Amino acid sequence: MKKIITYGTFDLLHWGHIRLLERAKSLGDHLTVVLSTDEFNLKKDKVAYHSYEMRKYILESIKYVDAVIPENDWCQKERDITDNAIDLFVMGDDWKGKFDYLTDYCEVVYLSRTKGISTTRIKMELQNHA
Ligand code: C2G
Repeated sequence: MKKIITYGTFDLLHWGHIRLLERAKSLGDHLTVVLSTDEFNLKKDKVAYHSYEMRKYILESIKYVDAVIPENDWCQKERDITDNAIDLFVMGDDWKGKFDYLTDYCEVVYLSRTKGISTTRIKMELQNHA
């Protein structure tokens, strides 16, 4: 069984997130999403609209997702990969190059980021139309 892992906040879930998850899952048999906790989001200068629990609930309902575990800090990826016997690490290419060091542990693939949609854009456009 080929195991895939990916990371993110996945707030205000949109089709860019879904396309990432769909393509990541298509590369193997099992997809683990490591979901940024509310506390870790603060370290990423992000404040998610939905809580960790609700973002986890939403992700677990997606057919491409097999497991959701918490992301608490930047330096847990190596441990996540070894603890979960991961074969492939996948991220959007806005992160291209940032996680190449993980090639010591598993394959690393960056998938093209979906243009024209982002959580930030959704928030801004809703604010402008309020
Ligand atoms: N994404 C995408 N297309 C978009 C928006 C997001 O492909 N239009 C991808 C991102 O590249 C990322 C994933 O969806 O791979 C999740 O995006 P975010 O929730 O914004 O995650 P991020 O804050 O980048 O967290 O340790 C890594 C971090 O936790 C990554």
